[in-house]
Amino acid sequence: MSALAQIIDLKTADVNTAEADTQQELTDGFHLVIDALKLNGVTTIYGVPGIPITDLGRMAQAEGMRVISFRHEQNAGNAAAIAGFLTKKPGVCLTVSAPGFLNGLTALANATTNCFPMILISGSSEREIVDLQQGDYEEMDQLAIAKPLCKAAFRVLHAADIGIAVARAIRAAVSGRPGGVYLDLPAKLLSQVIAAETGARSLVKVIDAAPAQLPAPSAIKRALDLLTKAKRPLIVLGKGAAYAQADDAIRALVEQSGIPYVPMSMAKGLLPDTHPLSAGAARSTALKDSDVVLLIGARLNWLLSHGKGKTWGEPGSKKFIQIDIEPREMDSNVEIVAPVVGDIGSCVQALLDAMGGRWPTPPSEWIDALKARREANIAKMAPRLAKNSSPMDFHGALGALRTVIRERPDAILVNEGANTLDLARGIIDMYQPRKRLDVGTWGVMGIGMGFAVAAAVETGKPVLAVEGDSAFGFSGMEVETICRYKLPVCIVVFNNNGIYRGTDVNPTGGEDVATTVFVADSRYDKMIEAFGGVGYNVTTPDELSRAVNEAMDSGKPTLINAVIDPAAGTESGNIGSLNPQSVVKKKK
Ligand code: ADP
Ligand code: TZD
Ligand code: MG
Repeated sequence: MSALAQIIDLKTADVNTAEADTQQELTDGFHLVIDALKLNGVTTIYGVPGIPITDLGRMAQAEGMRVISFRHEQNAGNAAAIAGFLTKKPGVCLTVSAPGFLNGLTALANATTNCFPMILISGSSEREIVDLQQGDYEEMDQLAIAKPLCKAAFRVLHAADIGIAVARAIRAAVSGRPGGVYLDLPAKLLSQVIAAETGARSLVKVIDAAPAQLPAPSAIKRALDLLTKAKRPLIVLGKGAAYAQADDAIRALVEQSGIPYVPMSMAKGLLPDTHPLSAGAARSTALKDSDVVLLIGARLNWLLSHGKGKTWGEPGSKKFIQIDIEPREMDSNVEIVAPVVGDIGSCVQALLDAMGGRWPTPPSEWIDALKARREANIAKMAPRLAKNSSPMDFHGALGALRTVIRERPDAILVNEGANTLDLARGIIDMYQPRKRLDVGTWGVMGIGMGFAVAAAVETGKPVLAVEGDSAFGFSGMEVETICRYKLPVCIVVFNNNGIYRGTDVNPTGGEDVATTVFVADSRYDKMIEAFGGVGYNVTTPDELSRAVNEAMDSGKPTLINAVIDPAAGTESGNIGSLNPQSVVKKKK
């Protein structure tokens, strides 16, 4: 063959290989992440775009996923977390590297603390540069930082591993005690190209992501022996019970056993707060005087005074039965005499099956005592809720909102603040499961707008967000997000000019205002008007009630600035006892 012929031959060979390449279908990391999520039924992503995940969001939208872009990752993360609580599927939050990741991490840690399933997916910088600490764009060893703050953390280096990584992330988030999972996707992974067929074969559809966990029959017997012999039995329903979506079984347990129950904040509405066996309005008496307490998806943490102290009456007066999926939760604070480990649906059903409807009636003195206490408390509260004064106090304003929720029981109530939270929790009755979303186990401020967005997106139901003026400020910029997506969210800002109260003064008499005080008489309603939403400024419960009803009828994004007496609140709301105060007076 001549030299020329050889050259021509080589060129033809090149062309042939190129043709073969174009004939072989290719995929890349971007597509595989989207395919893996879609294959596993993830339909919505909450996030903030930027390097290296801008295209991931864009392509997810192009592939038919709902991609909700926020103004700050913490709010996107909170949205994903509460989506997980509402749906029992992990909510997905997508962020950029280092700072975006850290913003999302607060929400991931909060989700884990609250046992909400969530996956934080963050883009990250190049491993080689990060590991040698050579100062890459947004350099950070994100995997190491995430690890102690969530249930599981994974990094993917090869496109062919994306399917397995997503499957593991989903399983880790929802199985056993639900929680947060971190998935680290280096920029290079996203643009890594592999054969489409290899990619498709690498995807995993997770079968039975949260398998039922059946309790041992001996554990059920031990629990029932205790419960059926109790003189003053009580059931405490926690947000784990709401999450479990075992609503019918839980109702059957309460109604067949005739045992009164107290709901924790986010378990309100699992049975209507007006149910004859609800001891919510007699909570203190119920906790103190009960002799056997069945905890269902509620931890004996600070929210239940660790199961001891004055809240629970005389030492030794109480025996606890606990249903929880996490075995290590047992004996965490006090002795659990009858641990029942398993998923709530299976455990409650096992209790019902073992009794076969033959429950002894709890002693009537106990039922009557709680009923009397409940009626007395409700009667005492009634006139305060009906007061139509200006400026409003918390009770008057919440009395109006209580009626709104009674008339619109399928609306979702989001609630944060201090007085605004504690008083709303007690005053606003809930009627349906998973309709009350709030600050949860950490008592964290800033969940408001993220929760409101996800509640509207995931359920399509109207949302009423009742926000302290300080609490609202943590996520307030998301009113633009609410307007952009035209969500049926009505925000009521309880504006008392500050944190707890708007009346503190600077002890030095100097020009700066006190540390807990905000600009007086602010008009939060004007914020939403900037983005095309509807604003109201109201000063009486009647005006508040009219504005909320109008907003909820319209379905339009609305913000109501509710003017509350700046002197009406108390420091730290209901948890002032946890607030250390200095007793040392410094000599001047
Ligand atoms: P609350 O704040 O309402 O008291 P917690 O968050 O303290 O509730 O407790 C929720 C508990 O529910 C956690 O201990 C968690 O392990 C448990 N849990 C969550 N989901 C399930 C489930 N499906 N089955 C059993 N336990 C569950
Ligand atoms: N930061 C975070 C993330 N969480 C917190 N819980 C706090 C700070 C401390 N904090 C509370 O616990 S309540 C609260 C803060 C700042 C705000 C209370 O003021 P508000 O409510 O206006 O929201 P009220 O109605 O005025 O009491
Ligand atoms: Mg306030």
